[in-house]
Amino acid sequence: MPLSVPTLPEGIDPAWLPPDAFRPLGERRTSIRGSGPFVETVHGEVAEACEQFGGEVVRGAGTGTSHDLVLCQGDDDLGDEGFTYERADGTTTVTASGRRGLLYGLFHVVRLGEKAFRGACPREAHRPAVALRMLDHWDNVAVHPVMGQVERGYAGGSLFWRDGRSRGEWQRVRAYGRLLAACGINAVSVNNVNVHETEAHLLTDRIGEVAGIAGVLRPYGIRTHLSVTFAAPVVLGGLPTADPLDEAVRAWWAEAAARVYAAIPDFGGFVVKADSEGQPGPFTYGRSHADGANMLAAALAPHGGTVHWRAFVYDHHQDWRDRTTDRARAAYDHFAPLDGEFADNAVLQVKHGPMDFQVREPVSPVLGAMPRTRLAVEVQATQEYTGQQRHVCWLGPMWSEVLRFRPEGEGGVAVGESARGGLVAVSNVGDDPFWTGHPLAQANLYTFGRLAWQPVADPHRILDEWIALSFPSAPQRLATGLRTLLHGSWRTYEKYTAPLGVGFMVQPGHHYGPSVDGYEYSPWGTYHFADRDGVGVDRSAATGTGYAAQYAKPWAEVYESPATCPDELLLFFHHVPYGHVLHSGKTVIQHIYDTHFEGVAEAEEARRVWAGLAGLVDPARHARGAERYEEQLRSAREWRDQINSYFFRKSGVPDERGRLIH
Ligand code: GCW
Repeated sequence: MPLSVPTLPEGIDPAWLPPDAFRPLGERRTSIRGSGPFVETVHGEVAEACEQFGGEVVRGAGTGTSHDLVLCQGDDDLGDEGFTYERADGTTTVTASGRRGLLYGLFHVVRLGEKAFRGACPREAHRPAVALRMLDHWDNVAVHPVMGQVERGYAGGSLFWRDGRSRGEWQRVRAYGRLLAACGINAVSVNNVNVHETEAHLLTDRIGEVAGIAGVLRPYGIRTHLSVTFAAPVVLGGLPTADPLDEAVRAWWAEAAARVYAAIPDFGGFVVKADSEGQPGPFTYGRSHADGANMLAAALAPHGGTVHWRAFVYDHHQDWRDRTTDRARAAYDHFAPLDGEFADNAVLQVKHGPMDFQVREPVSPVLGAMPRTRLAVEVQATQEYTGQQRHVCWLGPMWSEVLRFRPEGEGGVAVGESARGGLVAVSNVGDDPFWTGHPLAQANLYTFGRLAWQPVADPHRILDEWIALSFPSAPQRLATGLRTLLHGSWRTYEKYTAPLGVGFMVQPGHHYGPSVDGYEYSPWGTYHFADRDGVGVDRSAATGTGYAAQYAKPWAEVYESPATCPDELLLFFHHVPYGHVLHSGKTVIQHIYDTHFEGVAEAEEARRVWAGLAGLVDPARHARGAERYEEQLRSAREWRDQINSYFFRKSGVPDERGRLIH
């Protein structure tokens, strides 16, 4: 039986799957050949499109008539998700290699639109470079007194949970799964990595609620994962210890995993934040992260599951007076010595930068230091530090830089292609009618999925795909406008916020808006050390914290000296005088002034461009964007003025161009 396409609840934005995106497919004659659940999902999609646009779909070869499109199940060696695509003699043929390939092949055809039915195309093979392409939801089941329903969520409540229970709004969850499948995401973790009391129970007595979500996401090729607390044997099982080497603890986890699989046979596995920011972990028992991860891996192994063990471990009770502790060093110091000790089904999930999802950070040195460990790279689609979905900040170019980074330099392998444990994004989605708060933040989610499929893809090409899908009948002017708004938005955000890789300077707690010294004397380890002479953190091996030496050559050398360090990372790696001359030829202080004036000018221009697109964008979407651009501009001005005034007051150096600094 074909699976029916989910009905979008009233008022919910169709994002990148508006009905019109299916017109080229829906006007054609399609034959579907094969069997299995994903074939039913595909059949449902094609049937719905044909019903809307007058085409025809048959199961099997049919009789007599030729087909414009043949979607069939084959047996190539392109893995479970691969497919081939070709067009000859007026017929487009997609042949799936494994079970899920047809789903991705179908969405490939949808993306191509009319092009899928024109001319000829020799056989192309498509398969994802990365097997696991995952979204981690930081959704709480019960509303947390400080963090709310969704930790760092800027798009309303959770799609899955509300006020302590599963929402059970399955049409919406199905529509979500469908959107994810259309951009290539195949795994979702359904709860926050900070596992509070209510959420802990999802693992045991409340697994049925997780199974409900898993059942709805399954037809879209998405496996469900769960964040669990390391202390579960104590808090749920009543054991006196959670020591990973204790036999009773190991038996408890083995049984817990078996019960999970009884409820969800294709369950993906556990996500664990251990010994990090107050979460429990193996350190309590004098055990290592490998001991902890391997215990959970052993519990999951008989069922084909994976544990995602996060590497976000650092001292969050630091003393700002102590310059020997460097938070940036922490993940490498904790984990690199454990390379080779993790089980095959344990993945170490590493944030892309050494600190915490800042607008500019170097690539984490852990990603080049653990060849014998399956690593996953974690990026943050939810815009905690990049404007909280009130500012437009398309992160495609930033993620692409990370994924293309070669830890061993030219000739080495790119981070994105060596991520054997997968690519993971913290989700930016909630129950907001536009899914992501700012309608343009949808582009981040889409781009993540497509980059996870092909990490070295050109993000600008992906953005064009997103535009074409989301606005299928867009006149050229709209497409050009959207490109203008999104292309440079990350750089614009960088310009008006913390300069030259120094990071933070945000308001403590909620992390929105400027507060230059907000974290300067805090225990969190995020300092800029500005004084009257200069600014930045000396992380060199020669005179600083030694962080630069965590990289292999050539990077260790490139970062070691201010003479070779890239401008945009200068203050991450070095403490320099305000008069230090950048490669750009400007002094640091003048760079700060110039970029802050430019950033605001660019935000003003963006607001103007968006205003000019009224009439070309659905009015509700346009109104939401317009309201957010007002806030972006207000906030950008606040950033500019606080940063410029702060550094003028510290340095006493006037702006060369005599602009107003308060
Ligand atoms: O970015 C920080 C956030 C925390 C988050 C933590 C993490 C889920 O401020 O809210 O906790 O990182 O990644 O674990």
